[in-house]
Amino acid sequence: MTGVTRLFVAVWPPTEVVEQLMSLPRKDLRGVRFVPPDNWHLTLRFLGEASIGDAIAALDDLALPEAHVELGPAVDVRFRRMIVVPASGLDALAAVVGRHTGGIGTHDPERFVGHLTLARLGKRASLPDVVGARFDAAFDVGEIALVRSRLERDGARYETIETWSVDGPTSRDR
Ligand code: 3AM
Repeated sequence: MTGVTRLFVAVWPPTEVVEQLMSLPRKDLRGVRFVPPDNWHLTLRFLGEASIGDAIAALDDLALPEAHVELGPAVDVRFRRMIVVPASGLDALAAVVGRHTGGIGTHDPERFVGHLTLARLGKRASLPDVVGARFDAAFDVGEIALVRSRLERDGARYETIETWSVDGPTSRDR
């Protein structure tokens, strides 16, 4: 596959964590666009427009460090326009992915800040109730995913193209 498309590398949270996140309030409010649960992810690296073949080649055969993610302690606001759950534990994994995909795509690697986006705010949106809600969940990362993003009128559609398991220092022996 060599097609150029909008790509990012992410971790999909496990079902139990998605279910826990679903217990957070998601009241409809003007200007607040909640991300549908199927789209919840933790971005490791946004590539922008990139060749699928190049991205796969860059991510193949890497020793991906194990990662234990802790989500919380509370729902927060980022850049005044994103409602997020902070995530720790992904820095080493994001650094490896960033280093090996550095020259790929239209978007250069940024300083990594672990988060899961719950909602995006329009210009005049008021802050939803969920901001400040306590949240506490943790999981071990099983794999990373190369994800295609299609921007459609009613929101983004994400499709996993390829995954690589995270199994610590033995991953090269697969
Ligand atoms: O929901 P998060 O933030 O984890 O923010 C976008 C989303 O991640 C990020 O890539 C993920 C899939 O769209 N993203 C999109 N456009 C971006 C851009 N121009 C971007 N990150 C940085 N710069």
